[in-house]
Amino acid sequence: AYKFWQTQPVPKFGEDAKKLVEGPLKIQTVEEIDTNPQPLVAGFEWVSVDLTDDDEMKEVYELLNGHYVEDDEALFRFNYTPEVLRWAMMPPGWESKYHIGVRASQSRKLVAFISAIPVKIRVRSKSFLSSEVNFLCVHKKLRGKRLAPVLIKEVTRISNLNGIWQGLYTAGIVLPRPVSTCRYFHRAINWPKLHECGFSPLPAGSKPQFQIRKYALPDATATRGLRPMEDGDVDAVLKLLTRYLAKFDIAPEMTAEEARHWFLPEKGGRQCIWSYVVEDNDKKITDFFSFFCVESSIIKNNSVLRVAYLFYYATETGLGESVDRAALKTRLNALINDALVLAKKAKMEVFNALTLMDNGLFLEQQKFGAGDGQLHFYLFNYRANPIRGGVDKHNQL
Ligand code: YNC
Ligand code: MG
Repeated sequence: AYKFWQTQPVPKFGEDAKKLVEGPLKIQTVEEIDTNPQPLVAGFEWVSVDLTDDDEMKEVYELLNGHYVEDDEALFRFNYTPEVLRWAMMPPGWESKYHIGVRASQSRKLVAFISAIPVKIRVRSKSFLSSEVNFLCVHKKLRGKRLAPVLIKEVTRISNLNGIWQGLYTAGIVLPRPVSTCRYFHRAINWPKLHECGFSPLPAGSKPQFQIRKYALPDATATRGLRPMEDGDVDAVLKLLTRYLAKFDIAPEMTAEEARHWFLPEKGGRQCIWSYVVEDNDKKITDFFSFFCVESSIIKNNSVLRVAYLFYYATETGLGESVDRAALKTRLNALINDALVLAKKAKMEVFNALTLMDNGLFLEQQKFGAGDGQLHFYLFNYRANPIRGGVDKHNQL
């Protein structure tokens, strides 16, 4: 098992039972790294995809739309639109050499893809640069031919040539070896649609109108001082978020430029990120939350589901030496309820959140239900003690 992964600098299952010093597993220098990619099987070639070119963006969109991640029952498949792909793959520091494609030499068809973006991450007290790898995808007709390891080695090679030795990635499947594991929770917004497409079963003994009533939301938000985040809020939001994230064992370290990219919609483009702040009477930003939208295709009838994903949030209530957990719980429930109201206004049909950060304080009260999907978090070439699961622990991603 794990013929490929057992050759890679990742921890194996069963080893490192004791607390270990955290850090890189394998040290190399740029001089040791191949300056050329591994050859592909005959008939295929490497390309770097230019995502600033609308036609090339469309090719990536179409590959992913037809062949990217599906749920276990194959009811849904992610439909990452060009707007979302631009947001996800072109943050500050992006380079097209990290948008790696494989084309069929004759037809020029794009048949596989993998990408990375540079991120600085902190694990407990140590920070390091890493490549965050995403959108690994192989055309369904080329599955099971060991192309994925070749793509992974290529993104590693390019990272290494750039002096980046660590990786960060998530997957629904179990690989050696998760640093943390989360569960997806879902909060229905448009229950009839979710029921109709097979996402939300009718619970035994219930009736559709009971479900609709259960998930009803107020028309307006309730938090005083809540407003959309603006350009001028970036520094204050980043400062608040950095302080909030300090209590978690693993978190990104963002620059102001990155925070602007991740939290503010791009001008002129279709919006895929929504961010809000709470400003008190003294114009101080006391709270922040954000969510983004990734549609899912409903495979059986070619329609889409608008799915919101809770992104970062922070509140002054959760800061300080001795956090008042009851006050934090009250505040987060108020904020997330407003997030649900705003998501509904933005035409979201379901709102997803993972069991990480302080989400355990509101998931139940806000009527999220546990899904069957898990998300495993992985570090490449970095030995780290496990970051425990359990949503109400102060030790999550
Ligand atoms: C996966 N998702 O275990 P072993 S997530 C990593 N992540 O290797 P083949 C994966 N490895 O077990 P196929 C993986 N899925 O023999 C499979 N593998 O050691 C491993 N699906 O390769 C697998 N996208 O080519 C096995 O498999 C080997 O043809 C088998 O292709 C796999 O983006 C795949 O789920 C996933 O498109 C491409 O099934 C294909 O099946 C597909 O024979 C639908 O591969 C879409 C999908 C994955 C989404 C994602 C994160 C990817 C992270 C990759 C690892 C990055 C490491 C860090 C590198 C930078 C380091 C620096 C510096
Ligand atoms: Mg393959």
